[in-house]
Amino acid sequence: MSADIVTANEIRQRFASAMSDMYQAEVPQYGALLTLVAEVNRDTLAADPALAARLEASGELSRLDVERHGAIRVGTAEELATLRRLFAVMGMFPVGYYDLSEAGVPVHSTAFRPIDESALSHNPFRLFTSLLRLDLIEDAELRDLASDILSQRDIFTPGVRELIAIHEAEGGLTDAQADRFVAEALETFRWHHDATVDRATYDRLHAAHRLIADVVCFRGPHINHLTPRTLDIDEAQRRMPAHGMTPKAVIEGPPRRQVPILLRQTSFKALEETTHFLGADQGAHTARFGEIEQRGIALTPKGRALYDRLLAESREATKGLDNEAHQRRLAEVFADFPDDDSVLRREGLAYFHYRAVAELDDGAGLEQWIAAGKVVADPLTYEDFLPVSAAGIFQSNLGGEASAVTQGNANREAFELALGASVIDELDQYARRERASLAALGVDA
Ligand code: OOG
Ligand code: NI
Repeated sequence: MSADIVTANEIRQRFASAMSDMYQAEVPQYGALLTLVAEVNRDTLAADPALAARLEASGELSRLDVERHGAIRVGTAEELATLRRLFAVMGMFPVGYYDLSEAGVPVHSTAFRPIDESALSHNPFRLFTSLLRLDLIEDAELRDLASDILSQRDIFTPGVRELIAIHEAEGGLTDAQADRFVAEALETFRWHHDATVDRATYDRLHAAHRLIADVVCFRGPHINHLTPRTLDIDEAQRRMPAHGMTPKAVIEGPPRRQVPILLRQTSFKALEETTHFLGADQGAHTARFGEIEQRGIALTPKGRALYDRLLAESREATKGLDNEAHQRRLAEVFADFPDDDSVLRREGLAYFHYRAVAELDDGAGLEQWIAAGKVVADPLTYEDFLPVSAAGIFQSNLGGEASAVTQGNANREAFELALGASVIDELDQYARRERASLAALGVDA
């Protein structure tokens, strides 16, 4: 490797920043969303110095301002497999398998993201990436039409393909190559006002499912949202109207907690954008929207099972309620979920990162060190997504229309075959990081 090789972290940082600039130019409301989240975060930190101190000590504060996730949707195995190689250049790997067919959305997904502690704290940029499942379209003729259209496009520039190959052969990119890579990669995710099909074809695909039209009828997988991380999503939801945004009806995910868990999300509805079809017809396409997230502690399999059970239990109880009533009911149902760090830790419901803040005496053990204030257990932040929430986000943007799509059959093998690799198990990653922090203190777990 030559001396001026740029790290994957640095390339990801440049790419995330370029993507954010591009999306801000494409969707001005995204700029308003960033302003709103920055304001809420500033006010939250000012009102809660203990939170500010904890985030600072655990290395979370520095990443907060650059933290984003985005989402894209692709149509073919070749597209997905090439994305995997493209994201590897930036130290982003496929973590988790999400089956959205359960919710009537004909895709399955993974999240490309960094996995190591230091990479996450450098810049945790992640992309929720969905692959269209043509196998779930019931109409065979329509299925063939869609795959025919998809086979005619190349969503990657020749330049990015060349730089991916250089990265694979050389193990890295030089500074100038990294800049070129970022510029070329960005082209894949750009919005195109022009559809690649005529109006009638668009309408047919749209009638089967709006998402099919979104994936099939354009030159590439336009980034459909970029999501900043807030420290207080309830406050962000309250302030959205004053910033010119209409929030979706309810915040997805768990209720507000003393110790935030997993992920809470809200969004504003997708914009109707003028689209030019082949043959000069004009119409509108709705794809791109805005979203805000609040991240909490990662749950162990035991904690996650409890979360899934309570969420399922709350489903009937919260049906049709407005956000305020929904959150109240949800909080009642979640009263059964412990809301105290030390209980979450001792009951093995959540993952922590342990660090020594004083000299550790031999003889005492972890619990004594924690009780004596010599070891601090910081919550490990949840870095992933939630399928039920993702379905809620998809649906609030797709409208609730009935669709000609088969529901509920996960096919992880087919996804991994298309990806050309296995997806990484997200729970293993939290467990590994927790164990490594214990091993650094000389505790085996
Ligand atoms: C992805 C929706 C899921 C999230 O944050 O859960 C998502 C999409 O609409 O393509 O972004
Ligand atoms: Ni999202």
